[in-house]
Amino acid sequence: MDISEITDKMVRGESASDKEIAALLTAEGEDRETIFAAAREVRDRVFGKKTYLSGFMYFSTYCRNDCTFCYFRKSNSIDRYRKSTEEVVHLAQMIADAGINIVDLTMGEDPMLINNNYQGLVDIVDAIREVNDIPIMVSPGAVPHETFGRFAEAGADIVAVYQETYNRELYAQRRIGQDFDFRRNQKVWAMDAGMLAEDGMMVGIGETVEDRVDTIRNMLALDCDQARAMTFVPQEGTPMQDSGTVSTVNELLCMAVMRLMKHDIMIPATLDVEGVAGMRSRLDAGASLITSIIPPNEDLAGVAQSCMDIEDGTRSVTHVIELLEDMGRRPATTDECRRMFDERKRRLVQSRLSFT
Ligand code: SAM
Ligand code: MD0
Ligand code: SF4
Repeated sequence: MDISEITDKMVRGESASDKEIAALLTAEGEDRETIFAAAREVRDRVFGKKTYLSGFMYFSTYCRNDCTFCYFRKSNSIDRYRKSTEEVVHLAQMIADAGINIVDLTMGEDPMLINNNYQGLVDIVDAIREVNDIPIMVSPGAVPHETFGRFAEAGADIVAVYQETYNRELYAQRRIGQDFDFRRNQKVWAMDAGMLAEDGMMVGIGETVEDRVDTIRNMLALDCDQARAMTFVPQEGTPMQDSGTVSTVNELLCMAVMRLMKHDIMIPATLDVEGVAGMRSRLDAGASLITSIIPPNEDLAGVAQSCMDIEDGTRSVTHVIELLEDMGRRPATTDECRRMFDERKRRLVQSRLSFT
């Protein structure tokens, strides 16, 4: 199959068949560069040189779940922490002051916050919103339907809940005991409440190429404004610690394919898989924002790389901006990011109104 024929038509906005997408996802050698170049062309047409920056704050690492891939699963005996509301608000302000455009408030499914009906998180969003207009992402895991209205009212802009895979059997093996449809619906409920949503896939958790095609199609069919791919990083003390993983080029190809399939979607270049060393290749695969920027010396953890590049400050915003500018790209301002979010939210509300 001729790869450039497929990418050329996708750059023009035409669709591709499952077989063609599978061919892109398994491309080798020079063909890969053709795919990444096409993804960059589309990304630059939509976003120009602007790159959005997202600060990551894993504010509670307690979790009731036992996802087999996750370091923070409840059965893993590790040190955990839970930041107080005051600390979280203070750290969010620090992130905003550093010129980061988005703050991602992430938690494990922490029984303490759940028993309090997520009021702790609502209060945090409220408190940040009182002093700052910075776009806020919440990543609370799977939450009850009624919670979304409260997040939206407090001022959250986007909800991240990753399905990991749309292969139901594989999902059941990885996200043990968690309802597939309830998790899928999180994205729909977030958008119904007027917030944006992010879906995500993991690469290297035992899926086939056909599963990847199907997962990408399902994620894009939900019409979220943001979607990601992350390579599985094996975690000590978990059932998958020795399962091995795949090369990160598979993640890059998934990102590029998503970019070609939906030109204006936000796709993160995460620093959480290969640290800062992996930033350039992800931007070169068509990413439009950098996520998992973490302030040093605040005892904050990452997820897939719980400590890589954090304490020495290489995952900090200053370092990230230097690397970005080296690539001829520029960080977005927080005002630009706010306008982009508001515009996307307006579009979302309009498209949902026209369905009713
Ligand atoms: N607890 C919430 C949840 O599960 O939705 C939010 C945080 S969770 C730690 C965020 C995401 O990190 C997961 O959905 C998964 O995609 C990713 N992740 C977790 N462990 C990982 C690993 N070992 N390798 C790569 N990604 C991982
Ligand atoms: C990241 N470590 O962006 C974060 C996390 C949760 N919304 C995101 C997986 O890679
Ligand atoms: Fe908990 Fe999220 Fe980790 Fe699953 S991925 S164990 S829900 S923190």
